[in-house]
Amino acid sequence: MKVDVLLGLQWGDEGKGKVVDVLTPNYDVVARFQGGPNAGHTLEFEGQKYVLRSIPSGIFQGDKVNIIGNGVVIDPALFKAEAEALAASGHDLKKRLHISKKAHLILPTHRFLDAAYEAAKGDAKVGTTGKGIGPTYTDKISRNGVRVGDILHDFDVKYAKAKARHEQILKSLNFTYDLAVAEKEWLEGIEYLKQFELVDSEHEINRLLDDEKSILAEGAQGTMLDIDFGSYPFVTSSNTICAGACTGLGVAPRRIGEVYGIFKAYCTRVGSGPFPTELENETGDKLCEFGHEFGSVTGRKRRCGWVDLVALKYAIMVNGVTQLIMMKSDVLDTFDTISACVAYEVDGKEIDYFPYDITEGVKPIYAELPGWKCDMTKMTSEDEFPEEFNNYLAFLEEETGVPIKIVSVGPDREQTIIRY
Ligand code: 2SA
Ligand code: MG
Repeated sequence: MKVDVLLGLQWGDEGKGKVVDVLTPNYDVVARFQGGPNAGHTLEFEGQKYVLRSIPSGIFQGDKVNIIGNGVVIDPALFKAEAEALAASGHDLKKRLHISKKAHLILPTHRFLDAAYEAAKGDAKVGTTGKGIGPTYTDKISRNGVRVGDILHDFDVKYAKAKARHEQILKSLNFTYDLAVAEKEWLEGIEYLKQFELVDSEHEINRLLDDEKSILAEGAQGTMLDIDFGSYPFVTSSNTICAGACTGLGVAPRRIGEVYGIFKAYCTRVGSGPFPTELENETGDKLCEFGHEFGSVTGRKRRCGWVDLVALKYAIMVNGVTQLIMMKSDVLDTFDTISACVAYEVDGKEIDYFPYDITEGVKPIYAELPGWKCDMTKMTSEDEFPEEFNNYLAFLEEETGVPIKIVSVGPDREQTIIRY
Protein backbone atom coordinates (compact mmCIF):
# COMPACT_ATOMS: atom_id res chain seq x y z
CA MET A 1 0.00 0.00 0.00
CA LYS A 2 0.95 3.65 -0.40
CA VAL A 3 0.54 6.80 1.63
CA ASP A 4 -1.83 9.30 0.04
CA VAL A 5 -1.04 12.89 0.88
CA LEU A 6 -3.49 15.73 1.31
CA LEU A 7 -2.14 19.24 1.36
CA GLY A 8 -2.94 22.91 0.93
CA LEU A 9 -1.85 24.61 -2.29
CA GLN A 10 -2.21 28.22 -1.16
CA TRP A 11 -1.36 30.08 2.07
CA GLY A 12 -3.17 27.72 4.42
CA ASP A 13 -6.80 27.56 5.51
CA GLU A 14 -7.90 25.89 2.30
CA GLY A 15 -10.22 23.65 4.28
CA LYS A 16 -7.97 20.63 4.76
CA GLY A 17 -9.62 19.60 8.02
CA LYS A 18 -12.97 19.19 6.36
CA VAL A 19 -11.57 17.19 3.46
CA VAL A 20 -9.59 14.82 5.66
CA ASP A 21 -12.74 14.20 7.60
CA VAL A 22 -14.65 13.41 4.40
CA LEU A 23 -11.88 11.18 3.03
CA THR A 24 -11.04 9.25 6.21
CA PRO A 25 -13.74 6.61 5.76
CA ASN A 26 -11.51 5.34 2.92
CA TYR A 27 -8.40 5.08 5.11
CA ASP A 28 -7.27 2.97 8.03
CA VAL A 29 -4.90 5.57 9.47
CA VAL A 30 -4.54 9.37 9.38
CA ALA A 31 -1.15 10.96 10.14
CA ARG A 32 0.15 14.52 10.60
CA PHE A 33 3.68 15.07 9.30
CA GLN A 34 4.67 18.70 9.92
CA GLY A 35 3.70 21.90 11.70
CA GLY A 36 2.13 22.02 15.11
CA PRO A 37 -0.45 24.07 16.99
CA ASN A 38 -0.02 26.88 14.46
CA ALA A 39 -2.50 24.87 12.39
CA GLY A 40 -6.20 25.21 12.92
CA HIS A 41 -8.24 22.58 11.15
CA THR A 42 -11.93 23.34 11.42
CA LEU A 43 -14.48 20.56 11.11
CA GLU A 44 -18.25 20.85 11.25
CA PHE A 45 -20.74 18.04 11.49
CA GLU A 46 -24.00 17.30 13.25
CA GLY A 47 -24.28 20.98 14.12
CA GLN A 48 -21.01 20.94 16.09
CA LYS A 49 -17.84 22.82 15.22
CA TYR A 50 -14.39 21.55 16.24
CA VAL A 51 -10.97 23.13 15.76
CA LEU A 52 -8.00 20.79 15.75
CA ARG A 53 -4.46 22.07 16.16
CA SER A 54 -2.04 19.19 16.70
CA ILE A 55 -4.37 16.23 16.53
CA PRO A 56 -5.06 14.63 13.13
CA SER A 57 -8.52 15.29 11.71
CA GLY A 58 -9.24 11.56 11.43
CA ILE A 59 -9.93 11.42 15.15
CA PHE A 60 -13.69 11.70 14.67
CA GLN A 61 -13.89 8.58 12.55
CA GLY A 62 -14.74 5.62 14.78
CA ASP A 63 -11.78 3.69 16.10
CA LYS A 64 -9.23 4.67 13.44
CA VAL A 65 -5.59 5.01 14.46
CA ASN A 66 -4.19 8.53 14.17
CA ILE A 67 -0.49 9.28 14.20
CA ILE A 68 1.48 12.41 15.01
CA GLY A 69 4.69 11.93 13.04
CA ASN A 70 8.29 12.88 13.75
CA GLY A 71 8.05 16.02 11.61
CA VAL A 72 5.49 17.61 13.91
CA VAL A 73 6.25 19.95 16.83
CA ILE A 74 4.09 19.53 19.94
CA ASP A 75 3.26 21.92 22.73
CA PRO A 76 2.22 19.62 25.61
CA ALA A 77 0.13 22.31 27.31
CA LEU A 78 -1.90 23.05 24.17
CA PHE A 79 -2.05 19.37 23.32
CA LYS A 80 -3.55 18.59 26.72
CA ALA A 81 -6.16 21.33 26.37
CA GLU A 82 -7.06 20.10 22.88
CA ALA A 83 -7.27 16.42 23.83
CA GLU A 84 -9.24 17.11 27.00
CA ALA A 85 -11.76 19.21 25.10
CA LEU A 86 -12.23 16.33 22.65
CA ALA A 87 -12.57 13.83 25.51
CA ALA A 88 -15.23 16.06 27.09
CA SER A 89 -17.25 15.88 23.88
CA GLY A 90 -17.03 12.10 23.87
CA HIS A 91 -13.93 11.52 21.76
CA ASP A 92 -11.41 9.69 23.88
CA LEU A 93 -8.11 9.46 22.05
CA LYS A 94 -5.78 7.72 24.45
CA LYS A 95 -5.68 4.38 22.71
CA ARG A 96 -6.11 5.71 19.19
CA LEU A 97 -3.54 8.47 19.02
CA HIS A 98 0.08 7.44 18.58
CA ILE A 99 2.79 10.06 18.93
CA SER A 100 6.27 9.80 17.47
CA LYS A 101 9.08 9.83 20.01
CA LYS A 102 11.07 11.79 17.44
CA ALA A 103 8.60 14.69 17.31
CA HIS A 104 10.06 17.83 18.89
CA LEU A 105 8.65 19.58 21.93
CA ILE A 106 7.71 23.25 21.90
CA LEU A 107 9.00 24.61 25.22
CA PRO A 108 7.33 27.54 26.99
CA THR A 109 10.48 29.56 26.29
CA HIS A 110 10.11 28.81 22.55
CA ARG A 111 6.89 30.78 22.62
CA PHE A 112 8.64 33.71 24.29
CA LEU A 113 11.44 33.51 21.74
CA ASP A 114 8.87 33.60 18.93
CA ALA A 115 7.44 36.82 20.38
CA ALA A 116 10.89 38.30 21.03
CA TYR A 117 12.14 37.62 17.47
CA GLU A 118 8.96 39.07 16.00
CA ALA A 119 9.25 42.19 18.16
CA ALA A 120 12.88 42.60 17.11
CA LYS A 121 11.85 42.53 13.44
CA GLY A 122 9.51 45.50 13.84
CA ASP A 123 7.71 46.26 10.57
CA ALA A 124 9.35 43.31 8.89
CA LYS A 125 7.68 40.86 11.25
CA VAL A 126 6.42 37.59 9.78
CA GLY A 127 3.10 37.71 11.59
CA THR A 128 3.55 34.29 13.13
CA THR A 129 0.87 32.55 15.14
CA GLY A 130 3.05 33.07 18.22
CA LYS A 131 3.09 29.37 19.05
CA GLY A 132 6.88 29.01 19.12
CA ILE A 133 7.04 27.15 15.81
CA GLY A 134 10.11 28.87 14.32
CA PRO A 135 12.31 28.66 17.44
CA THR A 136 11.39 24.98 17.95
CA TYR A 137 12.34 23.99 14.41
CA THR A 138 15.47 26.16 14.74
CA ASP A 139 16.51 24.09 17.76
CA LYS A 140 15.75 20.89 15.89
CA ILE A 141 17.97 21.84 12.95
CA SER A 142 20.75 23.23 15.15
CA ARG A 143 20.66 19.99 17.15
CA ASN A 144 19.50 21.56 20.39
CA GLY A 145 15.92 20.30 20.49
CA VAL A 146 14.09 18.29 23.12
CA ARG A 147 12.05 15.43 21.72
CA VAL A 148 8.94 13.60 22.89
CA GLY A 149 11.08 10.51 23.53
CA ASP A 150 13.20 12.54 25.94
CA ILE A 151 10.24 12.62 28.32
CA LEU A 152 11.17 9.04 29.15
CA HIS A 153 14.94 9.55 29.57
CA ASP A 154 16.73 12.17 31.61
CA PHE A 155 14.02 14.69 30.89
CA ASP A 156 14.69 17.15 33.73
CA VAL A 157 18.31 17.64 32.73
CA LYS A 158 17.49 18.08 29.05
CA TYR A 159 14.70 20.51 29.73
CA ALA A 160 16.75 22.59 32.19
CA LYS A 161 19.59 22.86 29.72
CA ALA A 162 17.39 24.05 26.85
CA LYS A 163 15.52 26.44 29.12
CA ALA A 164 18.74 28.00 30.42
CA ARG A 165 19.96 28.56 26.87
CA HIS A 166 16.66 30.19 25.88
CA GLU A 167 16.62 32.41 28.95
CA GLN A 168 20.05 33.67 28.06
CA ILE A 169 18.87 34.67 24.59
CA LEU A 170 15.71 36.29 25.94
CA LYS A 171 17.84 38.29 28.37
CA SER A 172 20.13 39.45 25.59
CA LEU A 173 17.04 40.65 23.68
CA ASN A 174 15.77 42.49 26.77
CA PHE A 175 12.54 40.55 26.50
CA THR A 176 10.44 40.42 29.65
CA TYR A 177 8.31 37.37 30.28
CA ASP A 178 6.63 35.44 33.05
CA LEU A 179 7.56 31.79 32.90
CA ALA A 180 5.89 30.50 36.09
CA VAL A 181 2.29 29.91 34.90
CA ALA A 182 3.27 28.82 31.40
CA GLU A 183 5.81 26.36 32.78
CA LYS A 184 3.37 24.86 35.28
CA GLU A 185 0.80 24.15 32.55
CA TRP A 186 3.51 22.84 30.29
CA LEU A 187 4.85 20.39 32.87
CA GLU A 188 1.31 19.15 33.49
CA GLY A 189 1.11 18.64 29.74
CA ILE A 190 4.29 16.55 29.86
CA GLU A 191 2.72 14.26 32.47
CA TYR A 192 -0.43 14.04 30.36
CA LEU A 193 1.55 13.09 27.25
CA LYS A 194 2.90 10.04 29.09
CA GLN A 195 -0.61 8.55 29.03
CA PHE A 196 -0.47 8.27 25.24
CA GLU A 197 1.24 5.71 23.07
CA LEU A 198 4.68 7.19 22.39
CA VAL A 199 5.95 5.20 19.43
CA ASP A 200 8.61 4.79 16.77
CA SER A 201 6.13 5.94 14.18
CA GLU A 202 8.37 5.33 11.15
CA HIS A 203 8.41 1.62 12.02
CA GLU A 204 4.70 1.61 12.69
CA ILE A 205 3.80 3.34 9.44
CA ASN A 206 5.95 1.13 7.24
CA ARG A 207 4.63 -1.95 8.99
CA LEU A 208 1.07 -0.78 8.42
CA LEU A 209 1.81 -0.31 4.72
CA ASP A 210 3.32 -3.80 4.53
CA ASP A 211 0.12 -5.09 6.14
CA GLU A 212 -1.92 -3.49 3.31
CA LYS A 213 -3.32 -0.74 5.52
CA SER A 214 -4.17 2.55 3.83
CA ILE A 215 -2.71 5.76 5.23
CA LEU A 216 -3.67 9.38 4.65
CA ALA A 217 -1.03 12.00 5.46
CA GLU A 218 -2.59 15.30 6.46
CA GLY A 219 -0.65 18.48 5.71
CA ALA A 220 -0.95 21.72 7.64
CA GLN A 221 -0.53 25.33 6.49
CA GLY A 222 -0.01 25.51 2.72
CA THR A 223 2.52 25.22 -0.07
CA MET A 224 3.09 28.98 -0.30
CA LEU A 225 4.15 28.84 3.37
CA ASP A 226 6.73 26.08 2.75
CA ILE A 227 10.15 26.91 4.20
CA ASP A 228 11.89 26.22 0.86
CA PHE A 229 9.33 27.06 -1.81
CA GLY A 230 7.01 29.54 -0.10
CA SER A 231 7.24 33.33 -0.10
CA TYR A 232 10.37 33.32 2.08
CA PRO A 233 10.90 34.76 4.69
CA PHE A 234 7.13 35.08 5.16
CA VAL A 235 6.67 31.37 5.60
CA THR A 236 6.34 28.79 8.34
CA SER A 237 9.36 26.76 9.46
CA SER A 238 8.56 23.35 8.03
CA ASN A 239 8.24 21.66 4.66
CA THR A 240 4.54 21.82 4.00
CA ILE A 241 4.89 20.18 0.58
CA CYS A 242 4.46 16.53 -0.32
CA ALA A 243 8.13 15.73 0.29
CA GLY A 244 7.53 16.78 3.90
CA ALA A 245 5.36 13.69 4.28
CA CYS A 246 8.40 11.52 3.49
CA THR A 247 10.69 13.20 5.99
CA GLY A 248 7.95 13.86 8.53
CA LEU A 249 6.74 10.27 8.66
CA GLY A 250 9.70 8.21 7.51
CA VAL A 251 8.20 6.88 4.29
CA ALA A 252 10.16 6.51 1.08
CA PRO A 253 9.16 8.68 -1.93
CA ARG A 254 8.16 5.57 -3.89
CA ARG A 255 5.58 4.80 -1.22
CA ILE A 256 3.64 8.01 -1.91
CA GLY A 257 0.42 7.42 -3.86
CA GLU A 258 -2.26 10.00 -4.62
CA VAL A 259 -1.49 13.63 -3.86
CA TYR A 260 -4.66 15.59 -3.14
CA GLY A 261 -4.16 19.33 -3.60
CA ILE A 262 -6.69 21.52 -1.86
CA PHE A 263 -7.42 25.08 -2.89
CA LYS A 264 -10.09 27.66 -2.30
CA ALA A 265 -12.13 28.94 -5.25
CA TYR A 266 -10.52 32.26 -4.33
CA CYS A 267 -7.47 32.90 -2.13
CA THR A 268 -6.62 34.04 1.39
CA ARG A 269 -3.54 34.74 3.45
CA VAL A 270 -3.06 35.51 7.14
CA GLY A 271 0.03 37.21 8.51
CA SER A 272 2.47 39.41 6.58
CA GLY A 273 4.10 38.84 3.23
CA PRO A 274 3.39 39.24 -0.47
CA PHE A 275 0.02 38.28 -1.94
CA PRO A 276 -0.22 39.28 -5.62
CA THR A 277 -3.99 38.85 -6.02
CA GLU A 278 -4.95 40.51 -2.73
CA LEU A 279 -8.02 42.76 -3.03
CA GLU A 280 -7.91 45.67 -0.65
CA ASN A 281 -11.35 46.85 -1.73
CA GLU A 282 -15.05 46.08 -1.45
CA THR A 283 -14.69 42.79 -3.34
CA GLY A 284 -12.01 41.65 -0.88
CA ASP A 285 -14.26 42.64 2.03
CA LYS A 286 -17.11 40.67 0.49
CA LEU A 287 -14.94 37.56 0.15
CA CYS A 288 -13.91 37.94 3.79
CA GLU A 289 -17.47 38.41 4.97
CA PHE A 290 -19.09 35.63 2.92
CA GLY A 291 -16.20 33.25 3.58
CA HIS A 292 -15.98 34.03 7.32
CA GLU A 293 -12.27 34.52 6.82
CA PHE A 294 -10.85 34.73 10.32
CA GLY A 295 -7.96 32.62 11.65
CA SER A 296 -9.16 29.60 13.59
CA VAL A 297 -6.22 29.71 16.03
CA THR A 298 -5.63 33.42 16.50
CA GLY A 299 -8.90 34.89 15.20
CA ARG A 300 -6.94 37.18 12.87
CA LYS A 301 -8.75 38.58 9.83
CA ARG A 302 -7.53 36.88 6.68
CA ARG A 303 -6.51 38.90 3.64
CA CYS A 304 -8.62 37.93 0.60
CA GLY A 305 -8.22 37.96 -3.17
CA TRP A 306 -8.92 36.08 -6.39
CA VAL A 307 -7.47 32.68 -7.15
CA ASP A 308 -3.84 32.87 -8.36
CA LEU A 309 -3.22 30.24 -11.03
CA VAL A 310 0.45 31.16 -11.41
CA ALA A 311 1.04 30.27 -7.77
CA LEU A 312 -1.39 27.34 -7.95
CA LYS A 313 0.40 25.75 -10.90
CA TYR A 314 3.71 26.16 -9.08
CA ALA A 315 2.22 24.44 -6.05
CA ILE A 316 0.88 21.62 -8.21
CA MET A 317 4.36 21.19 -9.71
CA VAL A 318 6.37 21.00 -6.48
CA ASN A 319 3.84 18.65 -4.89
CA GLY A 320 3.11 16.39 -7.84
CA VAL A 321 -0.62 16.86 -7.31
CA THR A 322 -2.73 14.10 -8.88
CA GLN A 323 -6.20 15.35 -7.90
CA LEU A 324 -7.55 18.79 -7.09
CA ILE A 325 -10.16 19.57 -4.47
CA MET A 326 -11.89 22.95 -4.64
CA MET A 327 -13.25 24.44 -1.44
CA LYS A 328 -15.67 27.22 -0.57
CA SER A 329 -17.15 27.55 -4.06
CA ASP A 330 -20.37 28.84 -2.49
CA VAL A 331 -18.56 31.97 -1.29
CA LEU A 332 -18.56 33.13 -4.93
CA ASP A 333 -22.31 32.46 -5.39
CA THR A 334 -23.33 36.12 -5.61
CA PHE A 335 -20.53 37.57 -7.72
CA ASP A 336 -21.36 38.86 -11.24
CA THR A 337 -17.92 37.94 -12.53
CA ILE A 338 -15.16 35.74 -11.17
CA SER A 339 -11.54 36.65 -11.85
CA ALA A 340 -8.59 34.26 -11.97
CA CYS A 341 -4.98 35.40 -12.22
CA VAL A 342 -3.43 33.66 -15.25
CA ALA A 343 -0.09 35.50 -15.46
CA TYR A 344 2.01 38.14 -13.74
CA GLU A 345 3.33 41.36 -15.16
CA VAL A 346 6.85 41.97 -13.84
CA ASP A 347 8.95 44.92 -15.07
CA GLY A 348 6.51 45.43 -17.93
CA LYS A 349 6.91 41.81 -19.06
CA GLU A 350 4.28 39.11 -18.86
CA ILE A 351 5.36 35.87 -17.20
CA ASP A 352 3.37 32.72 -16.57
CA TYR A 353 5.79 31.04 -14.13
CA PHE A 354 6.24 31.71 -10.43
CA PRO A 355 9.31 33.95 -10.04
CA TYR A 356 12.06 33.97 -7.38
CA ASP A 357 10.69 37.00 -5.61
CA ILE A 358 7.11 38.22 -5.54
CA THR A 359 7.66 40.86 -2.85
CA GLU A 360 7.28 43.86 -5.12
CA GLY A 361 6.22 44.91 -8.59
CA VAL A 362 4.14 41.86 -9.41
CA LYS A 363 0.91 42.79 -11.15
CA PRO A 364 -1.67 40.06 -11.66
CA ILE A 365 -3.20 39.61 -15.11
CA TYR A 366 -6.73 38.30 -14.88
CA ALA A 367 -9.10 36.24 -16.94
CA GLU A 368 -12.72 37.06 -16.19
CA LEU A 369 -15.50 34.52 -16.17
CA PRO A 370 -19.23 35.02 -15.68
CA GLY A 371 -20.52 34.23 -12.18
CA TRP A 372 -23.28 31.67 -11.59
CA LYS A 373 -25.40 33.90 -9.35
CA CYS A 374 -27.31 31.17 -7.54
CA ASP A 375 -27.22 29.40 -4.19
CA MET A 376 -25.06 26.28 -4.47
CA THR A 377 -25.10 25.37 -0.78
CA LYS A 378 -28.02 22.91 -1.06
CA MET A 379 -26.71 21.11 -4.11
CA THR A 380 -25.95 17.45 -3.61
CA SER A 381 -24.78 16.31 -7.02
CA GLU A 382 -22.82 17.70 -9.90
CA ASP A 383 -25.89 17.38 -12.15
CA GLU A 384 -27.29 20.42 -10.37
CA PHE A 385 -24.28 22.63 -11.11
CA PRO A 386 -25.10 25.77 -13.10
CA GLU A 387 -23.47 26.11 -16.50
CA GLU A 388 -21.27 29.03 -15.44
CA PHE A 389 -19.89 26.98 -12.56
CA ASN A 390 -19.13 24.07 -14.86
CA ASN A 391 -17.32 26.54 -17.10
CA TYR A 392 -15.25 27.78 -14.16
CA LEU A 393 -14.31 24.19 -13.29
CA ALA A 394 -13.42 23.39 -16.91
CA PHE A 395 -11.31 26.55 -17.12
CA LEU A 396 -9.36 25.66 -13.97
CA GLU A 397 -8.82 22.07 -15.12
CA GLU A 398 -7.63 23.26 -18.50
CA GLU A 399 -5.20 25.78 -16.95
CA THR A 400 -3.77 23.39 -14.35
CA GLY A 401 -3.98 20.11 -16.27
CA VAL A 402 -5.28 18.33 -13.16
CA PRO A 403 -8.84 17.05 -12.59
CA ILE A 404 -10.96 18.64 -9.87
CA LYS A 405 -12.35 15.56 -8.13
CA ILE A 406 -14.18 17.11 -5.21
CA VAL A 407 -16.05 20.40 -4.85
CA SER A 408 -17.18 21.80 -1.53
CA VAL A 409 -20.28 24.01 -1.39
CA GLY A 410 -20.45 24.70 2.35
CA PRO A 411 -18.78 23.96 5.70
CA ASP A 412 -20.75 20.83 6.61
CA ARG A 413 -19.55 17.30 5.93
CA GLU A 414 -22.67 16.84 3.80
CA GLN A 415 -21.91 19.78 1.55
CA THR A 416 -19.24 17.92 -0.37
CA ILE A 417 -19.72 16.78 -3.94
CA ILE A 418 -17.55 14.02 -5.32
CA ARG A 419 -17.52 14.43 -9.08
CA TYR A 420 -16.14 11.16 -10.41
P1 2SA B 1 4.28 30.32 12.26
O1 2SA B 1 3.43 30.56 13.50
O2 2SA B 1 5.73 30.48 12.54
O3 2SA B 1 3.95 29.05 11.57
O4 2SA B 1 3.89 31.52 11.26
C1 2SA B 1 4.61 31.73 10.07
C2 2SA B 1 3.71 32.09 8.93
O5 2SA B 1 2.84 31.00 8.62
C3 2SA B 1 1.50 31.45 8.67
N1 2SA B 1 0.64 30.41 9.25
C4 2SA B 1 -0.63 30.25 8.90
N2 2SA B 1 -1.38 30.77 7.91
C5 2SA B 1 -2.67 30.40 7.86
N3 2SA B 1 -3.27 29.55 8.75
C6 2SA B 1 -2.54 29.02 9.75
N4 2SA B 1 -3.10 28.39 10.80
C7 2SA B 1 -4.19 29.05 11.59
C8 2SA B 1 -5.49 28.72 10.95
C9 2SA B 1 -3.90 30.55 11.67
C10 2SA B 1 -4.61 31.41 12.67
O6 2SA B 1 -5.59 27.61 10.45
O7 2SA B 1 -6.44 29.49 10.90
O8 2SA B 1 -5.46 30.99 13.42
O9 2SA B 1 -4.24 32.60 12.69
C11 2SA B 1 -1.15 29.30 9.82
N5 2SA B 1 -0.17 28.90 10.64
C12 2SA B 1 0.93 29.58 10.27
C13 2SA B 1 1.52 32.65 9.60
O10 2SA B 1 0.39 33.49 9.40
C14 2SA B 1 2.81 33.30 9.20
O11 2SA B 1 2.62 34.04 8.02
MG1 MG C 1 -6.61 26.72 9.21
